Amino acid sequence: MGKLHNILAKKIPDWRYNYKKLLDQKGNVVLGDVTIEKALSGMRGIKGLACDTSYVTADEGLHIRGSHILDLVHILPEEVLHLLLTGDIPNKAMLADLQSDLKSRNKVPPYIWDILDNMPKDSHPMTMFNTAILSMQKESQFYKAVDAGLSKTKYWHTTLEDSLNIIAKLPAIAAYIYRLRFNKGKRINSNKDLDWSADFVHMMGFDSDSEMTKLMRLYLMLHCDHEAGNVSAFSAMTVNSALSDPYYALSAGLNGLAGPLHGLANQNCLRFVLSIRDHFKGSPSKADLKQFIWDRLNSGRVIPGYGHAVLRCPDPRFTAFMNFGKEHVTDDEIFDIVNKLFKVVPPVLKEHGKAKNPWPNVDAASGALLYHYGLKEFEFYTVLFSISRSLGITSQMVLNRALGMPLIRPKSLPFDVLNSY
Ligand code: HAX
Repeated sequence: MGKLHNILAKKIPDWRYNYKKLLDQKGNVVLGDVTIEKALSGMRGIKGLACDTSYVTADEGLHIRGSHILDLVHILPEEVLHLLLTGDIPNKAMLADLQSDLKSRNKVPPYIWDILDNMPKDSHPMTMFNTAILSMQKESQFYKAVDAGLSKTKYWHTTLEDSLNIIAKLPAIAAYIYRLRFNKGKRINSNKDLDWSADFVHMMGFDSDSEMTKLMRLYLMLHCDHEAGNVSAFSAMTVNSALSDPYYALSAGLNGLAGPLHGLANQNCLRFVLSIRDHFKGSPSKADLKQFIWDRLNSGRVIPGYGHAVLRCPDPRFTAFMNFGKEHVTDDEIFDIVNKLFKVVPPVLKEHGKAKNPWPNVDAASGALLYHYGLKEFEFYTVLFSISRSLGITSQMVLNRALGMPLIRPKSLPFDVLNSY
């Protein structure tokens, strides 16, 4: 077991004490009303979950363990994993320990390559990715521990073991899916001298000593977590709460990420930007773009990459990608269209009057940057999102196990009962 285990073992007794104290002393405090409108609108705004890894405010967006995401753009995904789990950015020695721990766990069971090789050639990369995660379920140490009747207080140990085992393997699995699905040639082995993101870039077949690696480190850090109530985290936490192991729970959550209103929006967003380029044979004028947006809205379609269920401001993760693009990308018509959309879409959505949030979300800019560096197969983009989001989802699972959080089971009512209120 690595040092991360020891760090958590020291912190968890205090967290458990605080959890119990909160429940004992403030268990009856009312957090808000549940109206029929809320029950009929996807439980929007109902405060019914606890999550310490991250917090999203409507006017500033994502905070990881209290730090605003724009103050974390310099850290590695491995560092954000440490932060999510423990509340602290690791020092150099801790980071090196975590990185070498992940390296020691990164060998993918050979049967996974066989399973992927035998899937239909036109399978969606997300289906392949989630199938690979679920197929490794037989490796679960948590499953074996529960089956053996281990004490509940120890559940978090094997949840962490499973989580680290999964996280360590995701880059190799995703990279192979990329190469297999898009005819890029043979599987490339991991390079033990590279960090988690650089090794991923290397295994995909890109030069790991390039700006693509810088972008990938940022990408895999920025998408790591977004509270517990979004579709993927909530689905994963619900499955996790049934004492299903991390393989079951993570793949359940990532199936939700594959929805076009959630993680799949990043592939749709780039497709949308490319359709603008193709329609206008280049980057259009703002006036033409404005008309294009209105035509799309009037035909009843959403503008991908804009709007959000919780945010009411430009997503800071979008801002981080735009800052990266401004620093590194010049003369790129796709990035230019993304820039113009940012100027044109919010006022149009405001005038249109439906979307509660007219601002860009995380998916509005990332695809243009990946495309710029040659990762043009946009059906693969949600897999990238999934690798990163696995950091947050698994961290939440470990913490929920550490606190002994109970089964998630909200109450539903039939429509005639709702009508009788
Ligand atoms: N374009 C056009 N209409 C939009 C819109 C957009 N970008 N965003 C919201 N609306 C519409 C909704 O469709 C809804 O219309 P109806 O009343 O006719 O159903 C109305 O505005 C109110 O919706 P809302 O309350 O503002 O938004 P929701 O919380 O229901 O949904 C979504 C949030 C992100 C799903 C929504 O804004 C959307 O569909 N955006 C485009 C797809 C997208 O970018 N998704 C990625 C979100 C980020 C993410 O989770 N990534 O993983």
